[in-house]
Amino acid sequence: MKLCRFWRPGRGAAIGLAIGDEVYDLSATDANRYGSFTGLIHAENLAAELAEASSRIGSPYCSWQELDRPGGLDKPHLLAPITRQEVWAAGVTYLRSRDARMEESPDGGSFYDKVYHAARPELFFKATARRVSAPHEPVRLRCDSRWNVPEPELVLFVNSRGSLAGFTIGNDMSSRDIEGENPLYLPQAKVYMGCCALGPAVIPAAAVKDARTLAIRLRLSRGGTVCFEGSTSIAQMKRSFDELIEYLFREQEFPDGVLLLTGTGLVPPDSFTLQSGDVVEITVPEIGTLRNPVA
Ligand code: DO4
Ligand code: MG
Repeated sequence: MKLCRFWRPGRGAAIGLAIGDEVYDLSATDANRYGSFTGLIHAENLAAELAEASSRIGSPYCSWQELDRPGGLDKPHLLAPITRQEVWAAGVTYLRSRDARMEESPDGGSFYDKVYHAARPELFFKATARRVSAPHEPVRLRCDSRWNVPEPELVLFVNSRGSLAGFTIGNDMSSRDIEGENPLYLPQAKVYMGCCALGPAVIPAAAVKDARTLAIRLRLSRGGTVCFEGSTSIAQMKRSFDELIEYLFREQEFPDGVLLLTGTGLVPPDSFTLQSGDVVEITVPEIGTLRNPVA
């Protein structure tokens, strides 16, 4: 069972429960209980809440395939799984990310090695809902950058109490030349309109026995041909989810919960930069595929 947000033509945004290939309109089932995405994420036990919801649903609203495609206001389509939450990100949590960043820094970037080994993780503010692209919506490249890559990352959905409610998929778009020029440029390399994609669905944390066994795959296509493909396992991540959440919640409050990208373990070769028209696909089989064209 997965949770999603979707657009209902003529009726606006709704919360969907995806079971197999069918999507049920939870907002129509009980607007008080399931009308608020933030409210659901705050449930004491999201998996139990969804199991209870599944016993009350009527007939499906549509199939998953009908939602998981580019849409306009006149067609049902997926929305990003975010409303009022902030998006934060962890960095240099995989060896591959540390190595790539040291290589892109003209002075060797020894601080990346330091942060990889330090007790305190790298955490940075990434986006608000306005800067996030839904599945099939374009992600963007900065026009003042010549070297742009997607970063496929497992995303933690954390409620206001600091408990891990669920997982989704994220793309932490990054301008490597800007980041490499000076570490103080990180916010410009990372935060801009269309800098992040999220979706296609949220799976409850309790539904995943051991999240470290999850695999994440990245596929990049240009003109219909695959130009990069790679995969890694969440087990390669140096830090635990608890550790990242504990640091994120130090001296911070997230009344609506927060989405935390956990860092990338997949970096295309240094000769690769995204171009307009490319398609980015990030897959975690248990969650689905987050697919976005590049604007
Ligand atoms: O240190 C810069 C950003 C790191 C990052 O985004 C990652 O490792 O995923
Ligand atoms: Mg990243």
